[in-house]
Amino acid sequence: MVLTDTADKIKSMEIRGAGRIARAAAIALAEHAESLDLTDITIFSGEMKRAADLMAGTRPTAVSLPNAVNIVMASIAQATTVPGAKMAIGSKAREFVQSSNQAVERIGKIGARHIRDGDVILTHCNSEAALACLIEAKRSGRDFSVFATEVRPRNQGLLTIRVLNEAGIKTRFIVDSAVRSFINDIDLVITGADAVTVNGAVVNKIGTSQVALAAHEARTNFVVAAETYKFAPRTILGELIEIEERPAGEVLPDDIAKSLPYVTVRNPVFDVTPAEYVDLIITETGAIPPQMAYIIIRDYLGWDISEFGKEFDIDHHD
Ligand code: RI2
Repeated sequence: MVLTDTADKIKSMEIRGAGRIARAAAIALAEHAESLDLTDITIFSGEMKRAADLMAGTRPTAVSLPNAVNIVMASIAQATTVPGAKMAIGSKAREFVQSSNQAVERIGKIGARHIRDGDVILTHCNSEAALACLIEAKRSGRDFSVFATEVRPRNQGLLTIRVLNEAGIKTRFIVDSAVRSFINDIDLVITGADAVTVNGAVVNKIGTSQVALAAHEARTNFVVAAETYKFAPRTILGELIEIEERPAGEVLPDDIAKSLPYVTVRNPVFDVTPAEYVDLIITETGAIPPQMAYIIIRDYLGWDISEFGKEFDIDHHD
């Protein structure tokens, strides 16, 4: 079954990356809707709500996931028939995937303009959006090189160096803890994001905030490549982004852990980089300072401070 299959693949990180999981969830919901042999719109909507909750609950941190699920699910709110709902959800999911791919491409074009000949760029983890900037810069003839981190414990850096190698970009592969040793050789840091909060803080792969701290100390520009659907609307309501903590076995093999009864492992897989360490967020609508996060949430995701009123039952008087 597509729905549970996709959910399992997202949980196990066979499908990973904030943009990829969002697109996979959108498609899985559309295929699930198509597969339902139901005629009653209320029962159909209830089943789709269950499916949406399942998809949104697979991983807690990347906001692209619930944003994609909400965008797709909003398409059936007004549907009065099952065929109508199936059509609406299918076209919304395809539209989301297409606009997501276009967003990454556009970010690449904007981000590439920040890369100059001779630059040394550092990237952390494996971000399609960040890589799009590097690949586009290479495609447009820019001569630069990259430092890529290993990204313990899941080693997403291996994915990154393969992509960079394929693009013919000269790359040095380093362990995560070597970042500060090389930071003075770096002209620009580019990472992706799993979520951007209303105050411009960036939630990304564990280690990103240490990279940002080192960059800040060295006065090295730190740029984040993030599509608008990675901005977190509910942070307006004071909701915090949950940081996923994955199994201990990803860090320390179970047999070793068993032999060390006084040792426990902590494995948070994301961290928060405060806005003051972020110079620019490159979105598909343009490069913005992190302090403009609210504008993105309001103008591109359709969320306003007035959502407060709805959620907390406060009357707004003009
Ligand atoms: P794109 C990834 O999370 C990384 O934290 C990466 O920076 C971020 O998603 C954004 O990726 P994980 O799924 O959407 O590896 O830019 O835990 O590809």
